[in-house]
Amino acid sequence: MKFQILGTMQMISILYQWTTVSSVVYPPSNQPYTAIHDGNFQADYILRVTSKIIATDCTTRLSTLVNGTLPGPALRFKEGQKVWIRVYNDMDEANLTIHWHGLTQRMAPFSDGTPMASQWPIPPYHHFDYEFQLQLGDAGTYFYHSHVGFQANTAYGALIVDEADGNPPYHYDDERTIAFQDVYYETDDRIEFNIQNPNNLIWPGNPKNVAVNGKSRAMNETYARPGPGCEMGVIDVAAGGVYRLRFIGATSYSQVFVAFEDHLNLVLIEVDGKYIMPHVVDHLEISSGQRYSVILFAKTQAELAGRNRFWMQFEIRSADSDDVRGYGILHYNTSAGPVDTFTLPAEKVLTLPNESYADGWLEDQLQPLKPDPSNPFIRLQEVTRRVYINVQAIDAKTMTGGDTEFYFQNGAPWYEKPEPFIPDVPKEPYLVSLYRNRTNYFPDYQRAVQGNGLDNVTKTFPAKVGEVLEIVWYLVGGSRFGDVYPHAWHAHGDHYYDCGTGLGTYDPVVNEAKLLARHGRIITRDTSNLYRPDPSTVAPEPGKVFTWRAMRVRVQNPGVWMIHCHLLLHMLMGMQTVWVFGELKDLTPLPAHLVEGYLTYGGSAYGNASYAPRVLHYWH
Ligand SMILES: [Cu+2]
Repeated sequence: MKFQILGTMQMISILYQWTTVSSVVYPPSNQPYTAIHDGNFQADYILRVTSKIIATDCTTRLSTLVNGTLPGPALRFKEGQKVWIRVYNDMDEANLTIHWHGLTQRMAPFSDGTPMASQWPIPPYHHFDYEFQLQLGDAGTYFYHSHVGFQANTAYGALIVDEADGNPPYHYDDERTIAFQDVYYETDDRIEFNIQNPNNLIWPGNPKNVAVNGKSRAMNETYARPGPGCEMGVIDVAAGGVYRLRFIGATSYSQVFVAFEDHLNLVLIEVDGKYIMPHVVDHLEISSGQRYSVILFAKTQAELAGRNRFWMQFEIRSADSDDVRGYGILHYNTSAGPVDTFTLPAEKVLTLPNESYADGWLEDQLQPLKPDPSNPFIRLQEVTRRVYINVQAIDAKTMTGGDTEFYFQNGAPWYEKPEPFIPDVPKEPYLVSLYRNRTNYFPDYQRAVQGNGLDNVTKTFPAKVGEVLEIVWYLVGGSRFGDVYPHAWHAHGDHYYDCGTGLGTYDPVVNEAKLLARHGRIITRDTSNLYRPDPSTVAPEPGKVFTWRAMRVRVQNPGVWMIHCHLLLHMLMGMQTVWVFGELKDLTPLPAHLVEGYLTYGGSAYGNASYAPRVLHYWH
């Protein structure tokens, strides 16, 4: 693929207005109170989650769906808006939560949607009202998904936040959302069972295919009938238009590489809900949980010369070697007639790059559009505590007696489900324990500082408000085979300064010089890749540190926040950490009578067919 730099004038024309980004701390409007949400209650959105058979990739599968569709409905909000979203769990047996991926739930203590961390999951046939307030600087691309088991594979949808004044900093005529999702044919239950089977881990491996906005046509599919559930995704554009394409990595396991035929000048403008300086790319590399916006300049009528269809080619890069490739269609809404969404290209259209290893993709190249004056770049000397976290696959035979592995972070895995073979996993959500004054679940700060950040009794990583953390993730060779795989880390609770990645061990001084050479123009984001080195250049070795990834954050939002690998397969193997920001008084600011209904599974904050919930109003 050839790379052509846009003309300066074209670049300037899209950069027509600078924004002033500043975080504002919003206090609650009134004294918080509780109210019964009966028939008069009006939510901004209602999401109903079911388990039902749906066809994707010409194959039917029992899937967890939001409002019966794949993906679920797109939610749209404005900065500053106060939000109620009612979520119904209409499933017979499974629990449910919804996480608002990328949004910082400042002071919305029970709304982060993490089971056994910030809330009890919603029991079958119950509903739960999520409340939060969007803030200035939140405009961008997000998504929502279940945070229970493997449900997020299909239970997800786009969440878009618009500018309070309706003026994004880049000009475009219209926008399209392109969400990638992995297509597995096994059910959520089967995948969870296989991967958590204590006797014999059965690795599900790569997905069968990748879907574009829920639509997919497998490359090797011989099924001959076009129709719903058996077609490629289409992105409609008009000739001459300027489009913002919002890409969402809603995959369960894959990193998706994607490019458009004959449209190789894409201008990257947003990363994980934050605007950046324009950066021209010819393809994107989207890991699970990541979002990117690009500007696509559609061809003019004359340039099209009668053509109305171009391929969007995507391929996955993962440690499992099977080649998974698929297509979507960039369709020009011209007079050339309806588009064939069924016939795949006879030959590969584009040659996409190989997997990115520890030197990454766009590493050290992206700059914020406007640094945030309320949270400027964190210099090395401001860091008050550095936490190294060893991420390692551990032979779990001694724990389960079977042939299986867990992922450990500094010596412990974390699971949302209490399992008999893992001692000391939470029996109730941490935030609930704190409110219930169950002292055996209080994170012990001293224990954590002595234990490389981990309080090994409560399985949490506590931090105090005012601390400035540098978290360095080390990719360590697995205990059995010495092997390492790439991971897509996602942080709840805040956007972190992305301080880079590299081979071997982390050298803070050397890295700081590299960061300062960028004049402090470092981006914040809520995802980052812990890459592996090119396996053809290094031999596997148990316990060896292969690569690092560093991030910095000012601890300012009290709460129970997860930082976890967003690859659902790895999450299910324990690759999750729970951070408790703040001390008990910061974490439990509300009096007992306001939170009572949240403290038991199926408590009075959780409604059902015969019972209206009593709900905490924090912002409203
Ligand atoms: Cu991972």
